Amino acid sequence: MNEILGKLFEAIEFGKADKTSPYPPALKGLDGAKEYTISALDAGITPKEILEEALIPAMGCVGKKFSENKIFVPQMLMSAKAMSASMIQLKPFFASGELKTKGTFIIGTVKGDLHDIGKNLVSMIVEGGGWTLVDLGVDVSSDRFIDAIRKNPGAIVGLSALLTTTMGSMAEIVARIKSELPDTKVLVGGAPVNMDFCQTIGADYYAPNPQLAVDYLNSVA
Ligand code: B1M
Repeated sequence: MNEILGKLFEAIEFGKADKTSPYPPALKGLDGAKEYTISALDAGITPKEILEEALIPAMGCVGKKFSENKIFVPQMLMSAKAMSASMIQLKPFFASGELKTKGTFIIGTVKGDLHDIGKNLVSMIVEGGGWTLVDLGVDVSSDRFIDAIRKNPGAIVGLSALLTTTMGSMAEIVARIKSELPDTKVLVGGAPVNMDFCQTIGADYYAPNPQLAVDYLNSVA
């Protein structure tokens, strides 16, 4: 791998956003994702190469370590912050159409449920995996999911639920999506959900963690 892209990969993997960031202590005072992205662009590396050879694989590595319990929520948040610092530099290339994402992923925590920590982790890994993210937040009704799908044709939808009492809400939202927009793929997740429940309610896939969520999206993209 190109040396600058290798450093950028490392900055994302270990959560070093920019030079001023004190985290992680071992990289204090050194350049971070922001500076390495600028250096890569200055060196003539294309935004596509930056995305595909450094950012996406680095977030993939972070997601894999998280699913294997080798890192935990705080490290994942720092990596996502580093990824964002890099993405800000690439934003103009997305805006100009030079860079395209793999597709759109609409995510929300279902109606009645306010838990968003897991949903946000999934969002970060999916966005880091090269997808456009539409985050509807928490307590999201079927109307809002349907509206978002109509505004983003072809998008894949992700529902998160953390309460046994909101699993019914998840079932209702899936049923409505499948009845009104049957071609829409629906991914479900959250602590009380499992593959049996996913199949019972007619969703397409259950992902127990963010990495398996992005693996599923990539498999159907
Ligand atoms: Co709540 N809460 N909570 N809570 N809370 C739980 C979930 C609970 C298990 C605690 C307990 O009793 N032991 C319990 C649910 C019991 C049940 O239903 N069986 C519970 C309860 C009862 C409640 C209230 C009803 C409490 C009350 O008011 N009486 C209330 C409900 C409010 C509401 O939603 N309407 C409530 C409120 C809250 C807080 C607001 C205080 C806070 C949420 C803050 C926030 O999210 N911004 C909170 C918290 C923090 C928790 C615990 C402690 C932690 C949840 C969490 O963030 N885990 C939780 C107990 C516990 O888990 N130890 C608890 C970390 C997170 C990374 O994991 O969300 O599972 P998780 O996400 C994972 C995977 O599930 C997966 O990826 C993530 C990373 O691996 N995943 C997906 C998640 N979504 C996915 C979507 C996908 C794919 C994968 O695709 C779309």
